[in-house]
Amino acid sequence: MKSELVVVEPDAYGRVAVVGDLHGDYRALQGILQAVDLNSELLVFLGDYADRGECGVQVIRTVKALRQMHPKNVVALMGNHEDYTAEGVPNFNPCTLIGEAEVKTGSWGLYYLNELKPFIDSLSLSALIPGNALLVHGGVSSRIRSVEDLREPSDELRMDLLWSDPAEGDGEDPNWSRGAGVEFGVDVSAAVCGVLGVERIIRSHQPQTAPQEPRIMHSGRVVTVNSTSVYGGSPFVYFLEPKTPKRNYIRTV
Ligand SMILES: [Mn+2]
Repeated sequence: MKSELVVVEPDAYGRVAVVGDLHGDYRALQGILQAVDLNSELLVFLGDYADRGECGVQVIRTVKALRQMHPKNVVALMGNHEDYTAEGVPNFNPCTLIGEAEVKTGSWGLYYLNELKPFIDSLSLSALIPGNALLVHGGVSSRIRSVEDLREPSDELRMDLLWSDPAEGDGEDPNWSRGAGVEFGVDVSAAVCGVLGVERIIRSHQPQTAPQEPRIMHSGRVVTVNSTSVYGGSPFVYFLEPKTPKRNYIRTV
């Protein structure tokens, strides 16, 4: 059975490669795969595989295939663009994957049932590299009081992980512009890193704020990565070394 939290064994991989929102950018994904060695490195996707870009169907099929070929070297997390009701109604906007899947497969209903839903059901909400980093699509909130909270998140925490954004200053506010999740301040990031025993939170969800390189906030505790060109930036894959806090990034297009 899948766990909502993937715990990465820090000594098992030379590097961890983190991929942010792809949003149907198949070309960016191809570039990322050229930069990563799936025999020795771990590839973690932060979600938002489809919508906005044109190739969500191909991106999702490729991620599925990668996991089948390299089950120990690929982790796929959920983004808010993988948040559907049980009937296949998106809880987000825009959902261009519906039109794309109609054209490419002939039926949204069958595509959702046979391809998308099994994929979404297999996604975890966060990944933890003990002593180093928490990887998550959106962000964190004060609802995280221990690692256990991430193993079995409440519905509220689930929304926080998928939808939240970092904010300047201290405190935590509802994320009014998103309509879900929170805006978490510097003190929240520090407290969450403390209880999880990590140095930083690596997330995506705002790739447009990291057009050329990782966006560093909260004194280095929050890193936003961008792996799509749908907002006009240069996609990159973010590398970190599990045993040390070193990190780097490689542009892929
Ligand atoms: Mn997102």
